[in-house]
Amino acid sequence: MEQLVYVDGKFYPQSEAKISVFDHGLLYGDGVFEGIRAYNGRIFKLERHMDRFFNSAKAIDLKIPHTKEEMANLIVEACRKNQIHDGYIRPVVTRGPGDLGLDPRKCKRGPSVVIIAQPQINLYGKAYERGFKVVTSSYRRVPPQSLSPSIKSLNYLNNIMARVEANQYGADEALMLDIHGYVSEATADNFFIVRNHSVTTPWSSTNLPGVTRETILELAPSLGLHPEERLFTLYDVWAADEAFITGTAAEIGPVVEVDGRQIGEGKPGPQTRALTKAYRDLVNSTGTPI
Ligand code: PXG
Repeated sequence: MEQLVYVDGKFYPQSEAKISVFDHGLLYGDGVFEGIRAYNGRIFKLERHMDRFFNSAKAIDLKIPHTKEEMANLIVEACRKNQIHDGYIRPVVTRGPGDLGLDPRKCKRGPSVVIIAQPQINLYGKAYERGFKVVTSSYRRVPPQSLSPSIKSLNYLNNIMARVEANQYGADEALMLDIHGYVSEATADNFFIVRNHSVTTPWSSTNLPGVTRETILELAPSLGLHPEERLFTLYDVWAADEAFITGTAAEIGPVVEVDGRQIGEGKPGPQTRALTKAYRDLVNSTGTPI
């Protein structure tokens, strides 16, 4: 059976789910999205994702034509219609169709709302067992003075440029620095280092405030790890005992090499593995029932 996709009030078979070529989401990247996972018949941290979704929309002065509760209910419905037990959910809201010209006032009809719910997502294939090889990108993460990287917007070119660079170097991911040269995040994931029982990630002002990131900071104390948010540099990465990336799609990806330097023992480290287990236990036992 074809997947059913929600578009502006109705569910359509995937092949018929369409929006206008005049949609400003396509023409100008004017819109926001979320990436959410379902595990074991429940949607993980749905309310937290709705908060971020609505905050992203507010930041670009886009009014989502639903309440948070309505949006959450539509997401649950999209999962039910597609019989999702474990899966990936992508709500997108754009400025909607309008004449050419980037002024949002041209989008007279109002926002387009799309929800895709599919049974899986696989971003990194085999990298998990051996660990991720990462290279530092020559592209700096867009600074908050230009466009807040905390907005999950449809403008991913900054990240895509870095991802293309990683591909060119045969790496699994790219590490991006902020405009001042401090570590920011990976292209679709937050970045952590572990050293002396501290688990450290940058402040979220230069990156996306990831739901997985937050979850790792919450879980750390139960494993005897001290959670920390602070600025750090590439030196701290190279000198770390362990490093990993976090994201809804990636979950926890152990990083074993950065810029040709081995991290720790050069294999997924014990704290990363303990956090991965704690994360798996949590995602499989909590969340909004479908
Ligand atoms: N940084 C960036 C730039 C992201 O896009 C994260 C960090 C991690 O955030 P969460 O809340 O997921 O822990 C993201 C998340 C995709 C995809 O389709 C991308 C993300 C999430 C899910 C799917 O590539 N990005």
